[in-house]
Amino acid sequence: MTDQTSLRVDLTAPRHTAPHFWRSTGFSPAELLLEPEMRHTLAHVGGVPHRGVEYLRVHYMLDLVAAKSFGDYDWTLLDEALDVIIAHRMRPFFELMGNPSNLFTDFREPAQVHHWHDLVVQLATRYRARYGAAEVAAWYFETWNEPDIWWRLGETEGFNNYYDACSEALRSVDPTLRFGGPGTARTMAPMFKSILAHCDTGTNFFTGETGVRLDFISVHEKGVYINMEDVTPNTLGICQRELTHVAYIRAHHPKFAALPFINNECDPQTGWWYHHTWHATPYFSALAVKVIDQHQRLLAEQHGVNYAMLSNDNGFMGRWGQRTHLAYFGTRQFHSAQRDHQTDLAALASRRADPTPFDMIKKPALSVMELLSQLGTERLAVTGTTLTPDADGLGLIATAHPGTTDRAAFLIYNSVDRIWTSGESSLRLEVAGLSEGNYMIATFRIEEGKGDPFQIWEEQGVPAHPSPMALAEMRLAQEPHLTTEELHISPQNGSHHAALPVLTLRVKLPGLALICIEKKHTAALPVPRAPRITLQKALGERTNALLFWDDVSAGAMMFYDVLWHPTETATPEQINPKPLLSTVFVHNVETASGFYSLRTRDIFGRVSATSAVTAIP
Ligand code: 8U8
Repeated sequence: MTDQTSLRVDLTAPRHTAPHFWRSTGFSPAELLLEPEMRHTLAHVGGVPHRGVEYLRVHYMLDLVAAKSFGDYDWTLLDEALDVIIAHRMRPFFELMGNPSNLFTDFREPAQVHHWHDLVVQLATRYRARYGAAEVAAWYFETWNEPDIWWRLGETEGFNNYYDACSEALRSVDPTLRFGGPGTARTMAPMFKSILAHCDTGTNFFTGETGVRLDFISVHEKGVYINMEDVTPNTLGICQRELTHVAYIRAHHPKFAALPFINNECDPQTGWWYHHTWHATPYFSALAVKVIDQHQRLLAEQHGVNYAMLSNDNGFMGRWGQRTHLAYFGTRQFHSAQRDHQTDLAALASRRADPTPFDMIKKPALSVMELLSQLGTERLAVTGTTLTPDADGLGLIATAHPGTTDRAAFLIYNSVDRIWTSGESSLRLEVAGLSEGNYMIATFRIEEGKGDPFQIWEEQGVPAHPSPMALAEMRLAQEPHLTTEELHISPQNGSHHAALPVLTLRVKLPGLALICIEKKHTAALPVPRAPRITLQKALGERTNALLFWDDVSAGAMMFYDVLWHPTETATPEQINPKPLLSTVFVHNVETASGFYSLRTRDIFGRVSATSAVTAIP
């Protein structure tokens, strides 16, 4: 079927709202938030435009709170960790997990339940004051991670008491704060059932009422069990096991049936720390898109699930084959936090006193999030050849932007679960209903050899400590491969009788292509604000100037350019070799000097005025 695939969309046909439910990631442990490697990472992850990765779910956050005794807490490190998240335009998906100075031992003891309630009251009060009520109301609060594996503080009874303490404490500070869980690891774990029963018909420890609020339900389902080998994930199995939970909720707890449903560790394979080289390649990005599309089709559309969030736990720190957004180069080994993690604040302090040089390269796992952020929030119906992505891999997410027929964005993916299968498909896509005018079609690709820095690293001879030149080559390849083409829509194109624009393309397996159709406009481009600059020690006794700036790219698609000025008044030089979708840039230099400014650029090549300049700190 691949050769005859012929599809049609119509921007004037009815659309349905399709929120970007994939805007989340996570990692462990929390103390990484205080280290330069995670700042570098979050600049890239939070830098995805349109808050493309909005939520960050981190284990052991409350280990960052030091306690002298119950009630007497030092919040300094947690403040700093949250500041790093917020400064990079992200929000915590706040697991109330961790144990301040290991004070808590058993939540079957009523006194400890009250102390936990007090801790959460202090926490919510503090962060409302620090970040504002509206900001904290946009967060999610969640239970301990995977309590069916990691809960040690008093069995099911203790967990129910802990749940009530979290819930009632948050409610007493602000009744609009969202709280849910249980983020269980195992399908239909006993703790999943027990907490739902408790929230439905149990006795609330604090109020004595029947039931406790539950604002969303989260589970973890991954594609395949932990293994050192590259075993094939089963992506439909993820959806099926989620649906098992959904069916159980509908049958046994109908009052929770419409709650937002979340898989916040929707990974192809358990075990982030094992090296599976496919984590570094286009295979992973295409698989991520397929899994997102499966959730939209099967859970949201077919089964009417209020599908609120799908998160890949990609935020870890590690190397090419590990489950991370960026590939780390340097001498550190990141192997903590996969099991029962013990936070060591003293070791953290000594690492912070003497940071280790490093460099990082963005993987397709992250650049695909930039492409997903360009999709519209309305889905278009697709007619023509029936696509069967779950059988042969070829799928299409066709979107438009609310209230306009001037733009559209199509994400075509080619992904089969089987890791070693390769191939290519071709398709034609007829686009009806664009308003008349001049357009640009921008096609971004991630496939073997395109947007594929791992392949460059292989060609370089797999350097463990890449030279500045090698890093620059990889950074060039870390951006999706972009081509552009003009398109004119005359008035009669819009009618049903005239020839319509037809896009024809080939998509490699595994691979993906984002096609954005953007109408030319003459409105002034927004001028970015000056970047914030952090200097970090890089490999080879060099320095990385890490630049991060506010996202001004609402409305039409746009890119950012970074300009470097040797002196404040000298003519600046553009230093990004490719247009940037995200609000981050790493300037790798021998010695940091000079000034930086920014500008935006549209797909037609128009540029904005430049921002004010910022000096090296
Ligand atoms: C089943 C299992 C075995 C094991 O040795 O470690 C696990 C760790 C297992 C299940 C879950 C688990 O932790 C979650 O999954 C991790 C992963 O690497 O897949 C991480 O992504 C999560 O942070 C963690 O919650």
